[in-house]
Amino acid sequence: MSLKRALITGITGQDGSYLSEFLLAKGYEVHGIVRRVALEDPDHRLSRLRHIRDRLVLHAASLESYASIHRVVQDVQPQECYHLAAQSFVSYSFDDEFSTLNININGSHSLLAVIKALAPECRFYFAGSSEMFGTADEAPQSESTRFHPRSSYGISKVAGFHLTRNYREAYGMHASSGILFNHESPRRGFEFVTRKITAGVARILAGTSDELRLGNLEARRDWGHAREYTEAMWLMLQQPHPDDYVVATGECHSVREFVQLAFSHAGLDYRKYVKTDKQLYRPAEINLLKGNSAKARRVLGWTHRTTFEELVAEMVDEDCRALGVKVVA
Ligand code: NDP
Ligand code: GDR
Repeated sequence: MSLKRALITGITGQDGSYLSEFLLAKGYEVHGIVRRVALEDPDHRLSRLRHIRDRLVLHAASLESYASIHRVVQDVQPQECYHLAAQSFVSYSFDDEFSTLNININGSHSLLAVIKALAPECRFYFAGSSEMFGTADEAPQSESTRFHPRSSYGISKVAGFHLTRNYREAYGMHASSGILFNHESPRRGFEFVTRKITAGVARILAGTSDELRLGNLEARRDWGHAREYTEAMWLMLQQPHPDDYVVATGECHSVREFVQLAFSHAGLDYRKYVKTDKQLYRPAEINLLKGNSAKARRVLGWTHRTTFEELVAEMVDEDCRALGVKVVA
C-alpha cells in the first residue's frame, strides 16, 4: 500500500515539528513548505526538525506567492494538508498590521484556492486560534461563542476561519478549523511569554542574568502541551465530515501564576527578579481565555494529558538543561 502524503505549511515552527514527528510515526510521507532562506541556513532555521530532517521532503515556497504554492501542491498532490504557517506573534501584529493581514489572510486564501483547483479531495486543516474570541461574551468559549478579535492577528484568523468554512460549504471540500487555545512546549518560540519566562529562569540560575522584564502579569490563558494539540489536528482530518473544534484544557491561569511556578520550580522567588514594563503591554489586551473542548472530547475522543504544573516544569527543566544548569528546587 502506498504511503499517505501530507503537506505541512509552517513545518519549521513549534507545531510543525511535533506534527511531523506524529505523522512520520503513523507512516506518512511528510512534505513541508519552508522559506527559501531556511534551506540556506538549516542549522538555525530548521533546528526544530534536525532529528527528523532526513525523513522529510522540504519545498521552498512563499505564502506570499500563489505561483510557488501552486507548484508545490501540483508536485506533491497531498491527501492531507495542515496549514500552520502564519505570522503568529500577537504583539508583533500591532507593529505591522499590514504584513500580518497579508500573510495570514492571503496565504490561507491562496492555499485553499490551489487545493480546490489541483487536489480537491485533499483534506485541509486551518490553524484557527482562541485569539478569534478576543473579548468574548462568555467563558469558557466554545464553537458557538461569538468572535470579537482584539488584534490584526485575531482578525486574520477570523478571516482564515471563514474562508475555510466557505470552501467547505461552497465547494464541498473536507476543510476543518481547529480553534486552538495556547499550547506550549520546550520548542516554543522565545518571544512568547511562557518560553520567555522559562528561558529567563534558566539564565538567572546560570548567573548570566539577574532580571526578567514582562508585561501584563494578570492576563489569564488556557495553556496546554503542543504535542497533544497536534494530535487533535490529525484527528479532525480523520473524521468522515469536516467541522470546527475548540481544543483546550478548560483550565486557565494568570501569567503571574506561570511565573511564580516556574521560578519556584527552580527554587527562586520571582519577586526578586521580575520587573513589569508598561512598554510590553498590548494596546488591546485579552484578559481571559478559557476553552470548552467538550465537542473535541465527544467527537474526536481527544483530551489533554499534561497538567499545567507538568508543562511548566518540563519547560524550565529543558531550558536549564540547554544551559548546563541543574534545577535543585
Ligand atoms: P510558530 O510561530 O512556531 O511557527 C510559525 C510557522 O509559520 C513557522 O514555520 C514560520 O516559518 C511560518 N511562517 C511565518 N510566516 C511565513 C511566511 N510568510 N511564509 C511561509 N511561512 C511562514 O507557530 P506555532 O507552531 O506555535 O503555531 C502554528 C499555527 O497555529 C500558527 O498559524 C499559529 O498562528 C496557530 N496557533 C498557535 C497557537 C499556539 O499556542 N502555539 C494557538 C492557536 C493557533 P519560519 O520558521 O520561516 O519563520
Ligand atoms: P498569545 O501568547 O498572545 O496568547 O498568542 P503570548 O505568550 O505572546 O502572550 C500571552 C499573554 O502574556 C502576556 N504577557 C506577555 N507576552 C509576551 N509575549 N511577552 C511578555 O513579556 C509578556 N508579558 C505579559 C500577553 O500580554 C498575553 O496576555 C499565542 C500565539 O501562539 C498565537 O499565535 C496563538 O493564536 C495564541 O497564543 C492562542
